Amino acid sequence: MVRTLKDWPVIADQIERRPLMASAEEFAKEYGNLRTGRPVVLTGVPLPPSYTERLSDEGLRRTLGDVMLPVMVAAEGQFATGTGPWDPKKFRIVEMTLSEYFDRLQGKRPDPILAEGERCYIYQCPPNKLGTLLEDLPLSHLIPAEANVVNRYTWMGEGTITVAHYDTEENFLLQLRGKKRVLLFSPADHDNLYFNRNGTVHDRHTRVDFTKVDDEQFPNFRKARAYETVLEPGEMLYIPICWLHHIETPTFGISVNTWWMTPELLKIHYAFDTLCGEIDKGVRPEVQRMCLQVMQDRIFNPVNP
Ligand SMILES: O=C(O)CCC(=O)C(=O)O
Repeated sequence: MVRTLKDWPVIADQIERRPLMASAEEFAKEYGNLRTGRPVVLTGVPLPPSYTERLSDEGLRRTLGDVMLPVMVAAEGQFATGTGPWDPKKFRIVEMTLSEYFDRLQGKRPDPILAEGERCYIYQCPPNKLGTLLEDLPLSHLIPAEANVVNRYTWMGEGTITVAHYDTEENFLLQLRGKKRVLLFSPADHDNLYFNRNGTVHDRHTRVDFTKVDDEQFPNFRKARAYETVLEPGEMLYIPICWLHHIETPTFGISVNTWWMTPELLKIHYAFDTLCGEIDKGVRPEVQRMCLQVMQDRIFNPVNP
């Protein structure tokens, strides 16, 4: 049985909700910017009318039932994400047809592939694996024209938790079917979130298991402020770069996310990668410290704010 966070120990604020705005400029002014930006749920995203039928169980079985898809399997339905190396003891990818996947959701035993307690998730699925299913879904008009779209993925599952992690891109998560519960934490809470070290397995993930918080090991975690929402079809969550997200899909749901980078963010990435690359080469600790101090100073005391 997948454990969700109904007993979340802190009172979470609700993420602001706004009707979809008309232009990328309007979005960037209040939300999608590195200075005063913040998460927001945008409501009323127009979905093609045929989606209800197309994304129904019958519609999906009819059009994609025989298509082989990569499906991630995880114990207790807790899935990791990110580009870092995965722990092979906890996660594996299995190929199965979409029809086999749907049959499997009913949890009939014995199952030749899934052990007791394991769940599967059509996870970070590239659009080309799904044929023409979502080809008429335009990129959001809120992504600035000069931005670089890094990736777009589909997520289809039931009884899954995507464990808390942050990404190093801007993100729109659009719900197409079912509901998704999301908790976000600001990067300002970094010190309360106990991340794995950069470059290690599952870096960008917190070490705190949200379903059973160990207060002794992670004493500051309860100080972190959570922001919550439940996404419904036609709602799109803006997850700003570096915001930690924990995502629950209790009943069957489908969503699509788009990661993008503004030219300003690309420059910051480049500077950061260069610095980390030098540090990884084993630069003397005092040089590392100076680099970090200069960077910190530039961040907190900018010359031209
Ligand atoms: O929907 C999910 O389960 C995960 C989505 C996610 O982690 C993302 O869009 O970055």
